[in-house]
Amino acid sequence: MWSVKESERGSGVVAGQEDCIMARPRAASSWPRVLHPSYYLRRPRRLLVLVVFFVGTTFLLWDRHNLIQNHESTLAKINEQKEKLTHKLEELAKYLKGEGKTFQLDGEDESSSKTAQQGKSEQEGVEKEIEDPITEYRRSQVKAAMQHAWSSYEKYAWGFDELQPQSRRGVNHFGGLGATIIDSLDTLYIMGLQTEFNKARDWVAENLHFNKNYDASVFETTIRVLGGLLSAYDLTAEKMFLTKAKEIADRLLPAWDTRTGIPYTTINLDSGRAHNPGWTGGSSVLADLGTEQVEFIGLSQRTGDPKYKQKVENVIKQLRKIFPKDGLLPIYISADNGQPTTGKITFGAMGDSFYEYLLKVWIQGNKTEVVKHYREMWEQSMEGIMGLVSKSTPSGYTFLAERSGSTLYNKMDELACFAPGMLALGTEGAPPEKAEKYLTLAKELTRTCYNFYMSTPTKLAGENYQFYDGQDMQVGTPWNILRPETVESLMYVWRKTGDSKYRDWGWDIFQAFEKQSRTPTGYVGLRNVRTGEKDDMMQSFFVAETLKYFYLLYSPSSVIPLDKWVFNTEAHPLRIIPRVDEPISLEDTPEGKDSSMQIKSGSTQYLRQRRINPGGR
Ligand code: DMJ
Repeated sequence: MWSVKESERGSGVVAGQEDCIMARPRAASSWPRVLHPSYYLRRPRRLLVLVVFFVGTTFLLWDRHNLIQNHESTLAKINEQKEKLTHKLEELAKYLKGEGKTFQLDGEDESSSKTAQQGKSEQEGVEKEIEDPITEYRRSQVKAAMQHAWSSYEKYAWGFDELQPQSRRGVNHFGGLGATIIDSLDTLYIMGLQTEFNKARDWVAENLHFNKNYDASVFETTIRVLGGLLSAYDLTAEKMFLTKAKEIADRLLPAWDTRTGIPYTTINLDSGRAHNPGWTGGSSVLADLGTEQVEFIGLSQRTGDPKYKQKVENVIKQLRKIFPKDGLLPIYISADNGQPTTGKITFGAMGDSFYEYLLKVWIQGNKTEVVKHYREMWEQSMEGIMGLVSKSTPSGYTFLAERSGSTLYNKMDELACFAPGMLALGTEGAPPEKAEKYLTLAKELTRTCYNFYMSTPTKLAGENYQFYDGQDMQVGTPWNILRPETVESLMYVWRKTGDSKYRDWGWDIFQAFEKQSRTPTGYVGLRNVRTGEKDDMMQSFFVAETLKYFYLLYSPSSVIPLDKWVFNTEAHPLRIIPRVDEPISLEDTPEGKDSSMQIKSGSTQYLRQRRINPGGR
């Protein structure tokens, strides 16, 4: 259209007709003149005004847009908080209902309808009486979960090692030693389930026999059976438990009769013949040979017989000979010559609890001079761990990589999620800067492990995770077998920091177990945490560890206080007994030089001083 008018103008007009000509395009065009580029191009001031107008408007719109976005994200956060609070209030209401009290979510509670003074004093009274009702409610739910797990086992698998809830029958994976009963003893006792505990105790007294023609794992039998019996003895002072503990330890002892004293992994409980299986290439496993010290030292302390502790402490002596500067040992060690047979280093499967026990033997011995070298070795390993610390992208999750030789692999097992708890526990006794470093790493790893759970559709963690650039964490092996490590760490980090966020995280995980793993006949694992497909096994560590750590997460720290008790790697608490009277011998001396009399005096002192303080009952 403009071109038509221009051509008209160009066709020649006579003077005096200009006004008319000027008016023509205005009148004839349906476009206002201000939209014509020439309107601005011919007058720079107009152009300037236009530019200023555009810039100003764009800025204003951008600013408004940002404001709206900020407003929306604040609203989303408030809504999220509101959801959480509503959820907590619902839990509180449920709890109070169970207690025969009422609580209205959308109005004032009953006490406020009375006179102001009456209302105030009653309110204070109720608060005092309830004392964090949410925590109490959560604890009661965990206890109910234990009752369900236990009664299912009792009904379908009594006397067997473990329950297969879907098949409704028992199976023996530990030689038929009633692993679930032994693993449950202290959990039942701590939770105050006395009737159930009594039945378990009677079974141990009458039916637990070890003369089985069965190739048992020395490690599994030590941490579950020996550890469970010692813990039951410490909690109840019933001699029968100690007698049984001694019986099984005596059957395991021949496993240490090797050239170096480093134990074989497997032993026949009946014949005492020990060997290493083919899948280790004939070597012993670090997490096995280095995770028997707490139980065997504990047994020597309680019986006064040094032979148990001598076997396991000699192993540490052997490991000191090959202990590298960074304190990280490969997962396979030859029992013949004491040398590593692989370069693989991990805080996950087959490495994990060796590091845990370096710290725990030091705590178990009450941090005295006799056990100082354990602490030193642990500190050395914690220097080494820093070399495995890596960060995911884009979200910066801290994780512990694995190493083979000098190559790092960006993979972490859920099993390695015990490490944050260990680091939190190890802050005691460390100089301030180190303690801070340990705690910072502990908190960061706890966040990662929590996200192992929260990042899957079922909210249960896979067995391990791969970390790829730009993708944070991806489930590797997809099963979940009710493992405890993350809950264990939540308990330690909660006790160390007092930050209630860890209790809330634990609750998210507990609810996921309730939703995904609870069946009418017990708790099962998942074959795949992405799909929720169930397996058919209630692992005995679910009752020994997972549920116990949940229970302690929602209990006051005075229940099994950490300055009086030390948990073995299967979560069986053993009483801390100072090792002050024993001679220090780190050199290669023939066994038997340590004085049993000296141990006996420590042991007798312990028996005299013993105070049981399980609490929570
Ligand atoms: C338990 O038997 C122990 O915690 C052990 O140290 C590692 N594996 C299981 C639990 O996952």
